[in-house]
Amino acid sequence: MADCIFCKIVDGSIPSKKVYEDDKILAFYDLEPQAPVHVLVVPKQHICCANEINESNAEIVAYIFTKIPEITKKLGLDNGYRIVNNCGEDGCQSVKHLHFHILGGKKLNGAMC
Ligand code: DGP
Repeated sequence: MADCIFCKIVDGSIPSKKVYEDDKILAFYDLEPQAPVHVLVVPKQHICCANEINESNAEIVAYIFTKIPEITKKLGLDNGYRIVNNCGEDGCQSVKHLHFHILGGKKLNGAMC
């Protein structure tokens, strides 16, 4: 998607601090961290949001979740972490490319919203 920030991060035209990359996904540090460790994991293919996950693209979501233990181990999040996905207007999704926030590095607030 030409005007998608995360597609540009994936293709390298916007720089990012990468944590993990393979042919299907990229993990990189969030520009506006909300925890001592705040990383985003995105599929390289453009999927707008959680609402656009379907039978033909769900495999990439499962793949991301199989890689999260490896990514969080690399980040030193041995004591736990939180995975957040914001979807749509009410979910306050600001970048319309599916992404999972990994937050950790301290005992997080228990509030969900
Ligand atoms: P969300 O609100 O769930 O759509 O989160 C989008 C996140 O993306 C937000 O925490 C800030 C981050 N972000 C936005 N633009 C950039 C960027 O150009 N680089 C990086 N590393 N993160 C960005």
